[in-house]
Amino acid sequence: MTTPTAPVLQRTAEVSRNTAETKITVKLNLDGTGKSTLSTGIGFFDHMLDQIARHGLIDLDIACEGDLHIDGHHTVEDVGITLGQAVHKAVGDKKGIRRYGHAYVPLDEALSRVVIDFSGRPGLEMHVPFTSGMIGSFDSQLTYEFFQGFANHAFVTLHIDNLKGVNAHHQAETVFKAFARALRSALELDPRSVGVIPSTKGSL
Ligand SMILES: [Mn+2]
Repeated sequence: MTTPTAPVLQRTAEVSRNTAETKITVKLNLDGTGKSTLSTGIGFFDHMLDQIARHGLIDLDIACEGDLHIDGHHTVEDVGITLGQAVHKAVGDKKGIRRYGHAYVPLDEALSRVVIDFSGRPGLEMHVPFTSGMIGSFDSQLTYEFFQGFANHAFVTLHIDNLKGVNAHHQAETVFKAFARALRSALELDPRSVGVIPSTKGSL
């Protein structure tokens, strides 16, 4: 006699986006284990995307060939857009998800808070006073462009606040880790709400 096992939910998506500025493929599994293959050409950005996979428990493959001979702007913004499109596709009709997620994450002196709502309405409120322009070859200003692209295409409301921080690497890392944790909570299936779309409107 075999023991029946519950079907394993696999919310997956693959999105390719090609423009004159960037060529990107994102593959993800929202119900993964956190393994990733990342190649954007910007080392620190790969390090941040790895945080999303690891702490979001999302399997994430991102390959990007961008116009880095100009700067990192198109690469970072367009990866945010494509990741947002992939999450939107993988999450489907949002039945049974918790919808809201939030997390505080510290790293030594730095502390950030991220709150996310799979509202269907794109919005970003971000307050991160970076103490340095560049973090390795990553321009810290592009953090905003990444999350703007993500929010617009995942159709989420996103509030990001760095509450404390001296080291810019720490500031960025706490933002990306808190984002990952908030994302994971919001996308988690609520056993008390199986098959229900978490909105009084009946759709999100
Ligand atoms: Mn680090």
